[in-house]
Amino acid sequence: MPANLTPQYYSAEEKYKKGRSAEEKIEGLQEMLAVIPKHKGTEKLQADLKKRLSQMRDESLQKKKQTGGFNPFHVEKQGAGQVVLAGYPNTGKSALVAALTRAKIKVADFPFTTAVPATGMMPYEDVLVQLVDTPPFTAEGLPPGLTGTLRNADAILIIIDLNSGDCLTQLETSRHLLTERGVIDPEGESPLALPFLLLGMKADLPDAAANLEILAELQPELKILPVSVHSELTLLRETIYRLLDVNRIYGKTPGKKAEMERPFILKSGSTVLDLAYQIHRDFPNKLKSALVWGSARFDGQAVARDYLLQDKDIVELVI
Ligand SMILES: Nc1nc2c(ncn2[C@@H]2O[C@H](COP(=O)(O)OP(=O)(O)OP(=O)(O)O)[C@@H](O)[C@H]2O)c(=O)[nH]1
Ligand SMILES: [Mg+2]
Repeated sequence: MPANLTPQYYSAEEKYKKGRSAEEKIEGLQEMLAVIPKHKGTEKLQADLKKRLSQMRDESLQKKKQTGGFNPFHVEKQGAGQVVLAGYPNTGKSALVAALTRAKIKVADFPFTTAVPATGMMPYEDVLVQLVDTPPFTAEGLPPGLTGTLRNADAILIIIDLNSGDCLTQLETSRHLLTERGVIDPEGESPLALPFLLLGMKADLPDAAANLEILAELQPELKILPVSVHSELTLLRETIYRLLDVNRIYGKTPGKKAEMERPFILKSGSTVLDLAYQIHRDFPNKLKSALVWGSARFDGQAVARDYLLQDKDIVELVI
């Protein structure tokens, strides 16, 4: 990581990461470039940011040109976060989305069943996480449009078939393709990269255990989670939710009970001010302080605007 990045830079980076539309992400990138300290140590990062900015502008222009055309590879975000599945043909992407959500999705024992992205909402405790099933890729490349779908996600699930003799190639090629396109960064250095998990599907089938052992020996630094759609998926739901790295915050109006049914979703590390901003763009100007139940030292404690919120806090904003 280059040295000497400033708080302004990190706050612009936050803006990029929190951006839900292409426009918001472009704004974040522009700000990152404007405030990044210009010296040798940040040259590579500056180049990466410029490249991503120009790619995002091109994509956005392309979208506008499609006169009223529907782009199936642009998936509108819903719920607590968007998690996109990616992998080789026939590895079990559609089967997993079908098992975790109520979406009616075509699953079949032949490759290239899925032609365009499809979504389903995965319940986890009191929130819904959006899962996006995608058409497969191979060493020959990605379907046109898929890179955009992946980059726009909040997190990625890389799916391999543990029962296949091809699983090492699937693992290595998937990681390589997604790294090359700037979707993930196994080195953990790029601020533009997304969090991801490696899921080894079909763990119930005969060759899966031996293949998993081989993969673990060849790639000991990688953590592959064995998964079967025929077994309990409770832990996987939680793992997917945690990957989003968000907090649930319950709003409360004075004199009333907290709204426990519909939490606000904020990136972890967010403050009272971030919550106010999410409720209404003008709110932060009016905000004086807030009362917090949960992470505060005592119930209903008055806190400052920069107070760091924690998962499941109840917050009453004082204006
Ligand atoms: N036994 C077992 N079979 C699975 C599992 N997951 C998927 N399958 C089977 O694997 C085959 C392929 O599953 P799909 O979900 O269609 O695979 P996909 O990755 O969506 O395939 P494409 O759309 O071609 O990319 C189907 O016959 C599924 O029933 C699993 O965990 N265990
Ligand atoms: Mg499929």
